[in-house]
Parts: sequence; C-alpha cells; structure tokens
Amino acid sequence: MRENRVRTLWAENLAAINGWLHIPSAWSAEVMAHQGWDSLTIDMQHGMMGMETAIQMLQAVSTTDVVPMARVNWNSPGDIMKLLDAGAYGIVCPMIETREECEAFVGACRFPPLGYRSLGPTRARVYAGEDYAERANDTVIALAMIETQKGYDNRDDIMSVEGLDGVFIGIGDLRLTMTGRAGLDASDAVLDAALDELLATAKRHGLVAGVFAAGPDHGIELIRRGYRIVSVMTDTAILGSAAAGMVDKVREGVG
Ligand code: 3PY
Ligand code: MG
Repeated sequence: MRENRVRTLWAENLAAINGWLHIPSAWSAEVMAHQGWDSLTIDMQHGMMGMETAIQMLQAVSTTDVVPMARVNWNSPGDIMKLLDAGAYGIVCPMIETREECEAFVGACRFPPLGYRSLGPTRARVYAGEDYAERANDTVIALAMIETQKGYDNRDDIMSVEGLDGVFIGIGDLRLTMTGRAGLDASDAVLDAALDELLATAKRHGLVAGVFAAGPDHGIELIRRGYRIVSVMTDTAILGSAAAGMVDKVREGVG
C-alpha cells in the first residue's frame, strides 16, 4: 500500500506543512499540489466544493505524492466513508465536543473490528494499492477538531478515544466560543493558553496536534511550539494576497 507520508513525518517527529483548499477546482488543486506541500486538505465544510468536485480534486492531488486529506462538513459517517473510498488518506472532522462524537467519527474511519466503516474502497484501491482494505486502518489518519469551549472542556475524554491519531485546533471557532470575538489569529491570551494546554494534553495521550495558522510566521511559531500538522492560509487567501500585492506593486511602480 502507498505510504502515508504525513505518518512518516510524524514518526520522525517532524511537522507536516498542510495546504487548505477552498476553491472548487481540480485545476487549482493540481497547481497547489505542485508547490511542495506535505499534505493538502480539501475543506468540505467552509470550502465551495461539493462531493463530485472534491473527488476530482483528490485525483488532481494524486498527480503528485502530496498526501490528500479532506475536512468533512460535519461528523457524517456517509460522507467520511465516501471520501475515504475516493482516496482521502486523512479525515479532519469539525466540532467534536464529546467522547461519544469522537468514537462515532473514528469508527467511521476504521474497518471492523476497530470501527464500522463499510467495505468498498472503489478509488482508494486504485490510488493506494490492492492491499488497501487490509492496511487502511493503520494508514488513514483521523483528526478530531477541538474548536469549542465544550470540546476544550472535554479534551481528555475526547483524546482518550482509541484509534484517534490526533486533534486539530480550529482557532477561529475556539476563539469565538471562548471570547465571543471572531478572527483567525491567536492574539488572545486565553486562546494562547488553550493552545498550549491542548498541545500538552495531546502529548500526554500520545497524539499529534494540528492547527490552522493565519500566515507563515504564525505557522513557524506553531510548529516550533510542537504542533505537527499546520495549515497555512487557504488557497483563496494565498491567491487574493498574491494578486493584491502584484497589482499594488505595478500601480506604485507606474506612479
Ligand atoms: C477554525 O479556525 O475554526 C477552523 O475550522 C479552521 O478552518
Ligand atoms: Mg472551525
């Protein structure tokens, strides 16, 4: 079976630099896949794509050895299983708040006896190899998002679920539920302390922690702190800021 290079990085205690895809296009996913990311996550929650476009984006990412992952729009077993069948090598599940929700999520990612994933890895077998069904439970990554006050309060319970690989912190939602303020940076002291506490809890449970970074400097800081999968911006934000910077430069140059 094709290796999951994100797991290989983790085994060497290295961080995966993850790109976040919101643009509903196989072509833009293919361009992103050629830029050196370790993994790319198709965001079915806040991205603009539906399932069929997401499947084409998985095909586009697999023109490279970048690890293809997806964030589902909710803890929906049918969607999780379809994305895995389509070849996603990791699933990020938003808004996990309790141990029971986490068990349902992880169970959807694992074939019996570990979970209740139905057998039918249609494209995954083509992408990964004929032994996919035997080895998927050890290869596919399951990351539960902790991004609410309730999820934070239940962090120990959530992180003790067997088969979970790690947690992924949604700074935007966590900040909103902790402070009532919107924004993607981690400049609140309360949020910053929560990021440290979640990382320490993950380490205690032998799990990795991931997080969404507002920009490259923030990403560097989070990796240095010990986060092991860090998403840096989104394709939309990167496109927008690169275009705005270029237009500004030409306009300034013309005078
Ligand atoms: C959050 O910051 O809440 C996220 O889910 C990242 O997209
Ligand atoms: Mg969120």
